Amino acid sequence: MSSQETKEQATKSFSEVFPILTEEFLTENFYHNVPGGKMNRGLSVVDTLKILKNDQLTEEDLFKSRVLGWCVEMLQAFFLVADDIMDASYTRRGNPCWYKMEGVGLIAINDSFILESAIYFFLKKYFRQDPYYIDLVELFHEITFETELGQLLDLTIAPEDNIDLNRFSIDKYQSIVLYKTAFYSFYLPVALAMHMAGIKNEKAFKAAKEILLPLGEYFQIQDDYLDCFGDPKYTGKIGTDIQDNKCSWLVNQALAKVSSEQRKLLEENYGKKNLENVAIIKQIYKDLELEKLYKEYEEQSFNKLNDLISQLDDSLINRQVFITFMNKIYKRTK
Ligand code: GPP
Ligand code: MG
Ligand code: MG
Ligand code: MG
Repeated sequence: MSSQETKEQATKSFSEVFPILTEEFLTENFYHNVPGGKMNRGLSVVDTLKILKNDQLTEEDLFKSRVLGWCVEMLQAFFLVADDIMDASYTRRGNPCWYKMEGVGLIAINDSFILESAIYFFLKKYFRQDPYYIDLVELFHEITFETELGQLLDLTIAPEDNIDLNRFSIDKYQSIVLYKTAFYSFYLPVALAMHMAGIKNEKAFKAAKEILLPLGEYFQIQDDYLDCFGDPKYTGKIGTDIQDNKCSWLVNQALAKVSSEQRKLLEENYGKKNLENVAIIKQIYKDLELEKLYKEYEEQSFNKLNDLISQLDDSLINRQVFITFMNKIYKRTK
């Protein structure tokens, strides 16, 4: 049976599974926070399984890969609801952040826990009988732990009350983004589909990681760039990295290029809530032509990732998996 679909059809079929899940999870929290994103992570589970099974999927395979995709979207919702509180953000997906909504406030903390629990509720409901059930559960647990460690690094390197730009470095940046973003956003969706496809060879999982983790780093660098230079109309969120004293890609690039006067200005204005301070930082970024530097990075990174993909041992895993994922995010504006 062929499971070839256009991108639009795949998105539509994926979205149609969500109401089936909400029938059992009737909370405002669930349908406000789980859908409404780009759904790249969720759709990647389905796309990967199609590639791994050469488009020979049963209706059941398709349905279950969509459920797993939604579990990844639940994990993402769990993280974002909590992350927005920690980052003191204002908007998400074009709406106020969940904790900013009337009547929610810090109940959002408990809501984020409920979103996490929903993952295991649905895994049990739909996969309990499958030989790979425990692999799915363990994978979600491991990836959650890794992401929480990444979030901890992201937060502790950027304390609100102690601004010290000497703490930042590209090495630390790479560790933060590997843990806080790359595992859950890139490795997880592909590894889930690999379990569904019955892949057992550890080497195949390792090979997938070797491409997906650098792809995740590239994705978070885009996120950091868009935090400052993106259009909230497209990104759906107002950036807060400068006022939050974040160890972002931009500030690390700036630190490598500044004159001593600019460094002084950076020190005086980074990590402050006041919009005048933020404007001074953005002006330094402009003067240092960080937008141009980013475009060059994007180009280089695309070439490097393509090299990695072409060097892959195709007998372990079909390289089309990675090409498809890459094409979803290259030169994104949202
Ligand atoms: C993205 O960071 C990382 C996450 C959303 C992981 C959060 C992890 C937790 C354990 C809560 P970000 O703050 O740059 O994302 P955004 O720009 O979307 O706020
Ligand atoms: Mg954050
Ligand atoms: Mg955030
Ligand atoms: Mg961000």
